[in-house]
Amino acid sequence: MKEKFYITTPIYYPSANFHIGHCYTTIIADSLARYKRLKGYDVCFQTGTDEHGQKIENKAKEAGISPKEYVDQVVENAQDLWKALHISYDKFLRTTDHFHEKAVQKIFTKLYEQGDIYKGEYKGLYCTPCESFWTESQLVDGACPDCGREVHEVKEEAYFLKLSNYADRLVDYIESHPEFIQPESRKNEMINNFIKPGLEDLCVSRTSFTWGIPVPFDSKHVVYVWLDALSNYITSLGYMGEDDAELKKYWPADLHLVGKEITRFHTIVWPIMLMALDLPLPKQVFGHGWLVINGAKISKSLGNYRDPREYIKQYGVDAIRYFVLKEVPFGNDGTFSEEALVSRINGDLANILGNLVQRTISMGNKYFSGHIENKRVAEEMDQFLIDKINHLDNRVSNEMDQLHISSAISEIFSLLRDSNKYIDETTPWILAKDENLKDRLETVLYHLLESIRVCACLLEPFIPSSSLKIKEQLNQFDSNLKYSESNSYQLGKPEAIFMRIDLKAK
Ligand code: ME8
Repeated sequence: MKEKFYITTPIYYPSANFHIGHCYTTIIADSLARYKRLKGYDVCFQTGTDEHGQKIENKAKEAGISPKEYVDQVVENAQDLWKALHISYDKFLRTTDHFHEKAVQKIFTKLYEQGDIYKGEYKGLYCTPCESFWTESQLVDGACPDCGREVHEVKEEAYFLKLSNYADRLVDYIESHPEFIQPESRKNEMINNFIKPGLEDLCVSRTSFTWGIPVPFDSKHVVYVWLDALSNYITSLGYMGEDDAELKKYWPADLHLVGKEITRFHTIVWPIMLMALDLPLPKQVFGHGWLVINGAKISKSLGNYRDPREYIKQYGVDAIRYFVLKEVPFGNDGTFSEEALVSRINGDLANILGNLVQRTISMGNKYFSGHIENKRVAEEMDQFLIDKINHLDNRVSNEMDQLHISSAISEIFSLLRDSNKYIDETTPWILAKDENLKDRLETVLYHLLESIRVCACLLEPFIPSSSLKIKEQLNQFDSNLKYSESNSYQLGKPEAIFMRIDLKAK
């Protein structure tokens, strides 16, 4: 049986203004999901939209429509953007899906009946854009520590989740499972800044607005949007639904990929909910850094906003995917700029990858009408390339297992570079001048094609449509990740995969 891999992104607040930063989590998750599929895993890749809460209710009011009409409009925007980015999700959950709402109500009732949720009174400070409660001491300069915006005081009858009951168990779990919270720095932050100082019980219902899932036994309350949202990771698999076969198969999640600002919810509130529900905890929560422009988080109000589809139109989807995956050291913040994007396109994609493919296919067509076999007229220098092809799969795998996506890509590009060097060293254009060296020439081209073929397979998770274009030109579609002695190539026409871009000319 295939090993399973369940990977999730956060569910997004539906928005008409998704920016390139929003694409970051999803592109990374997509490349990991694709990679695991390539390696033979049974992958479930889930994303979706987080559609309840005061923020959405306010936006709908501004637009003069009902919240449901509002989310129906903007959810298409998310789905359209993911399609443009070639995101290969298996499941898309909307928190307004009926089965999800029913399951959340059952979760809330179960936690209430077993005493993990109780009724009390809430007095505190609330940040509406982040849908987060804060204590006075957590504020930074009197404002929300996450987004810096104004918080307002709320006082209302509310239900609470007894986080405090589980604090010791949570610390034990985190400390005995070093891989649970990654990167390491976020783990220390969670333990030292949030859990050790003492966990306050979390307010998990609201009465000041109505756009949410009603508490089933007390309908003037709606379920706090984070409890609703976090449940998505299990309701989508059928938890508290009619058929939980997928839950049995895929849970616990192998990886929740989240932005650093929501690591707290995923490593404190979510595990405690799961402990209370008597479900196993996810194997890993990875809190990644932000994509910033000129040092600032991207947003429409800062004026550094552009619709990601404009970049895709201008540079191509794979260039955007490649940039995000290669340029930003995973875990840290990284800067997005068009200059850096163009330099990646020109330096890596056009000069190294595009050039190698085009040169090789053109020579194959020119010298052998595209038909190439292994004539086995080998020379010593060939072995270096063949070994490198054979080791690539393991090297990439070592990096991907640690989520070092940028390094995994570097491994592939190292082989591509060496293949370009191999052309310079074997000088096929000189071999072509001598009829007696024809078999040697064909062997050289064969080795290059094998290198390109294996690289194209391993590049699929990162730049899927370019990988497919290369496979089409090679006319080879299997995913054998080792050098083969006996392929037979009938090449297609050479077609440029990436063009160099002159930013000044734009
Ligand atoms: O947080 N760089 O949704 P969201 C990198 N609904 N990542 C960024 C980013 C940037 N500039 N801007 C946003 C929510 N993101 C909740 C999640 S899950 C149960 C509920 C990332 O739409 C952000 O870090 O505000 C998060 O991982 C994702 O986009 C969705 O953010």
